Amino acid sequence: MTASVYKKHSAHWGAFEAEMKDGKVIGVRPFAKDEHPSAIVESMPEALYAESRVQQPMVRKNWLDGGPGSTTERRGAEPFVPVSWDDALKLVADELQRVKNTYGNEAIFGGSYGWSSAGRFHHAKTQLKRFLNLFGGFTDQVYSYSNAAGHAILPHVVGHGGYGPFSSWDGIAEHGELFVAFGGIGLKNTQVEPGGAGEHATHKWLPILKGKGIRFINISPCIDDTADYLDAEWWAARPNSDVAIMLGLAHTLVKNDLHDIQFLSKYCVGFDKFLPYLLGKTDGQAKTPEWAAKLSEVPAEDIRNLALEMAKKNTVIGCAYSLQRADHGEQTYWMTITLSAMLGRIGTPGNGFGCGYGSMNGYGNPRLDVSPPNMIAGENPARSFIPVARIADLLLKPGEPYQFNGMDRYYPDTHLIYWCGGNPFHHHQDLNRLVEAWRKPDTIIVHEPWWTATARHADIVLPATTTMERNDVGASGRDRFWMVMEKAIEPLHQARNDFDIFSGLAAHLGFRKTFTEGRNEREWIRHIYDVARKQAAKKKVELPAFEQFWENGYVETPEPDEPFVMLSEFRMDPERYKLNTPSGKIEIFSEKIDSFGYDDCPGHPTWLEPKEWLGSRVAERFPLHLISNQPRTRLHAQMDHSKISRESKIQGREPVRLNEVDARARCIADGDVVKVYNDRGALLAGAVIVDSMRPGVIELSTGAWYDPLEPGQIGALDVHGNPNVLTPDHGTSKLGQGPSAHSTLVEVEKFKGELPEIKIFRQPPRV
Ligand SMILES: Nc1nc2c(c(=O)[nH]1)N[C@H]1C(S)=C(S)[C@@H](COP(=O)(O)OP(=O)(O)OC[C@H]3O[C@@H](n4cnc5c(=O)[nH]c(N)nc54)[C@H](O)[C@@H]3O)O[C@H]1N2
Ligand SMILES: Nc1nc2c(c(=O)[nH]1)N[C@H]1C(S)=C(S)[C@@H](COP(=O)(O)OP(=O)(O)OC[C@H]3O[C@@H](n4cnc5c(=O)[nH]c(N)nc54)[C@H](O)[C@@H]3O)O[C@H]1N2
Ligand SMILES: [Mo]
Repeated sequence: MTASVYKKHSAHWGAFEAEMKDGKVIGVRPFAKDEHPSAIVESMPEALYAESRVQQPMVRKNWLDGGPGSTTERRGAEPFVPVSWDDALKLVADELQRVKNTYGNEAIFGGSYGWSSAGRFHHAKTQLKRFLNLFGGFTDQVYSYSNAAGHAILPHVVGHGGYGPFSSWDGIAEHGELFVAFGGIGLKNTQVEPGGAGEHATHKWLPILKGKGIRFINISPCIDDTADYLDAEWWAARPNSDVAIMLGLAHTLVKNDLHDIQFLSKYCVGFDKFLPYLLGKTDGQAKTPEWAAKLSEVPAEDIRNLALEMAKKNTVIGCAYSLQRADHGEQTYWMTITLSAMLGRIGTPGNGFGCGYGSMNGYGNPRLDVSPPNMIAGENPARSFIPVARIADLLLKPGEPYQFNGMDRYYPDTHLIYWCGGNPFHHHQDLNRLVEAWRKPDTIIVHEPWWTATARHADIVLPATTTMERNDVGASGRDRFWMVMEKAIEPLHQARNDFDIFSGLAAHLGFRKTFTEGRNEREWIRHIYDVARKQAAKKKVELPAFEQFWENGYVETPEPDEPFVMLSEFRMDPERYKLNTPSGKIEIFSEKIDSFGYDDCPGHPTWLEPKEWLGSRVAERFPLHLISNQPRTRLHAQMDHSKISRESKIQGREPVRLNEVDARARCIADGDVVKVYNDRGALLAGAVIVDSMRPGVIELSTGAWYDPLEPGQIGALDVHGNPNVLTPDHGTSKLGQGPSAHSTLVEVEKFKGELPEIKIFRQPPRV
């Protein structure tokens, strides 16, 4: 018997070592310094060898026979034809050249949103963008699905610092008394971090905060959006009513003279314009706790008491990303900051706000300000872009005008889509609309390790390596560890690294040298490490030379001596440390946003009723609010076909959690397969009956691979449970144009037909 050897590696859900026997990965063990590892790593060995690996370059049959644009309505339905790498690279290079020559670079969509893998050199999307930039440019995506409304609003209100870093946990532990968490502080979410995680910092710090006696309020439809041990008071508010609750809190502060007028005049602009709205002088409706109670179904007394408590105690107000992935999501962050400003203690320890504590692992993690190694994509000469979540609009409305953050823009005419490291048939809203939009371009090229729904809906699929088949460095701007990622095995089947694929294409197109800069994998990893090491040295952080790093397996940047307190410098000297906003101060009223004249994002934070929520007319037909939050058992759609995620399925379907009241009313028993539907689509899921959900709200996490009963058909039943067949595809507002997935209403019934097979984890049909 040969003994196991271990290869150091890292993933979005944590650093680990791959256990190797006879040249195969047979298991994993978490990085020794991570005291709270995520179970998701256990899914990796099985995923590596999964049946659904793309084994060789594949081309959709009619595209190969008939050329670009052939029977595009058959995408997702037609068989694939295997081709050699040489042929595949030539087909792709020729098609890129044809589209560029005929329609210009703008016609190439390469935004390619997606998380790909943790390694920074082989970061798939960055490799694609670097390649397309050198090819003359492409149409890109700006902002992120995670935080698009936030990206739009925060610079107007607090400058770019609004993205964090937010005050670190150590200072909150020392000085905090109350933590009001809108959307909770979900430990399911803090498993992950882009670039990987050497330690799970939120898991480490929350028990410490609790130990210090901090009181938590969890405002969320799911009780388990905060850990049990925090003993949080649960406010099971109606989803999307958060701005109303915050206004009710703000109103109470004003009525009791508890708002800090000095802070508001010294550090903010526009409170005078917001106040008449709060008091109902502009619209005849005072934003009293009673008013907020009607909208949120949280008792007015609770809102009033909490406002009084917040005024007395050191209070952090947290707002999860999820609140802004909803209709008018911009308002949730804006009102969070306004409420915190009214308390007057922004910039002091144990106070302030954070837009994302609990949304990713690293927020609040005490660490030095050093930039991690990173691959740079360079400049896009075409300068063409869309707001990240407007992909279906781009395809369906070429030439049409739209508004975006004060800009008059139009959608270019797309002839080619190139996706590398993302999964729009996982992440985009209203998948039936995407199926239709996806028929528009002449050609769709995808690099993927696995036969995801996106790969299946492509014309040319190139098999990419997975992370353990190559060397890399993993690092995140919110983690103290930079991790060595060693190649564990040779690429399986005919898989190639994205970098090698683009190097091959660049050779066809005449710019290989500029693309590779003459470096191979090892030289690139060393290069990006050295650049980051030099930058760290400028900040007086000495890190080991590359060889030593590689030998050691990781570097650990030291913990800072002092807690970080967000906006403390601004508080100390608001002239010298002006914010990056037009006034240099926190903008409770924004002249700039007001000047855009948007009805869906006026000049100060405002309660704007979502199109779909429990308070709207749509609820008469679809009475359940669907929360399609992030999954506990995987990252988005990654690892859905492997151990931890598979074990959570009910009769092979994605679990949907619903309250026993809602289940009983529909004669649904635990373990039943149910149909979840609305006017946009229908899917099958497995019922899990709980008392941890607010009645009237169901939870179906994202990430089950879209598995339509009739592939390629608009409106087909998804037999596996991807909630995006149900979510609406419209912008949060003209400001952010972000995704509005968390504003969805549905109905659920027991599924009575014959249960269709799950086919999505197998190889697709081929000739
Ligand atoms: N309804 C609803 N929808 C949502 C959300 C929600 O809350 N509700 N959340 C949204 C959010 S916040 C996000 S960030 C998105 C996430 O959406 P995505 O980031 O698109 O989701 P992933 O499943 O992580 O997709 C990454 C893909 O990259 C592939 N990949 C991994 N490594 C490599 C590699 O080295 N090379 C190549 N070529 N491919 C690789 C993986 O196999 C996977 O298919 O989803 C969004 N969608
Ligand atoms: N395990 C795991 N962790 C992840 C990810 C993953 O796929 N898997 N994805 C990562 C990514 S890319 C991102 S962007 C972050 C996202 O981080 P978040 O956006 O914070 O994550 P969600 O899980 O969508 O939502 C968190 C909670 O908000 C609550 N919520 C939803 N709508 C409302 C509302 O209207 N009001 C209130 N008060 N609460 C509401 C839900 O109960 C939900 O569980 O998560 C990251 N973490
Ligand atoms: Mo995200």
